[in-house]
Amino acid sequence: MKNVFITGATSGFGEAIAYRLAQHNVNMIITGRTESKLKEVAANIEKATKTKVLPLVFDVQDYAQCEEAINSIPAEFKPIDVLINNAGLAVELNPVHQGALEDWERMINTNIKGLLYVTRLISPQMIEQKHGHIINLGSTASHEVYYGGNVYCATKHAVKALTAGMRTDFLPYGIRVSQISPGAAETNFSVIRFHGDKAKADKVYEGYDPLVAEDIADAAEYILTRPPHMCINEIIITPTAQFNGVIVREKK
Ligand code: NDP
Ligand code: 8X3
Repeated sequence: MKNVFITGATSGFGEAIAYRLAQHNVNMIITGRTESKLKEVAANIEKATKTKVLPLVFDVQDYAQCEEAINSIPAEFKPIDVLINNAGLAVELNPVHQGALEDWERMINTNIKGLLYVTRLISPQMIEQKHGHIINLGSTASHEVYYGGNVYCATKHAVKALTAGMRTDFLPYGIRVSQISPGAAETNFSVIRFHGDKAKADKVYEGYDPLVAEDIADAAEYILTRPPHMCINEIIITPTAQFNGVIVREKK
């Protein structure tokens, strides 16, 4: 692990993974749309570790922005050998007949197309060097659906298919492709889902202990520190109180 690229590092899992992988003295590119937060994370990492950080501000939904940002990466941060496709979101929790087209488009454009755009731009470097590791952020929603989760769950089912598709395509080049699939984790995820309604977001995690971002950083670090002959295909992690994507133990 030398040159790491993490999408969505201004918050939640991406931020925690950035802090964790910085302990490995790598060169790191962190991305997101919130420039102030991205710069803050970069400064904190550079102050505390030997890791060099390049913050890149762009929207993964926009291929031209992805291309411009990725083409601007200086030589010292290349070739990228670790890509964490983490940027993603859920918007609302409505049954299909009440869903808003713009919410569906944001989820599809970010969680599926954004992941594909970034991978399309970075994977050729890995192919060329016949070395690399990609981790995609799936979800328990890659395996199940829940009421009102329709389109979000569909995007995460797509991530699962893309993880397997990439592993197949990149097999001849020795590139590892893994997926982390968490259940309920308390990050900004539900605040974003409910358009900033913190009280509504808090209710999702009430009465049980949800996962925290560092749990996902643990998994990413584990996956990336396995010996070269080993590829962790997927790690599914739920809170102990959650049976699967749908059933959470009766609240305390
Ligand atoms: P957060 O909301 O805390 O973080 C999401 C990150 O994604 C932010 O850094 C945000 O940056 C970035 N992001 C969102 N949209 C875009 C965009 N269009 N372009 C660039 N960056 C973007 O959520 P989590 O950390 O919880 O989520 C991370 C991933 O994990 C997502 O893919 C999510 O679906 C998945 N996941 C989350 C679970 C949970 O319960 N929390 C469980 C299972 C999976 P910015 O806004 O600055 O652009
Ligand atoms: C996020 C998991 O079930 O809270 O991917 O939507 S869930």
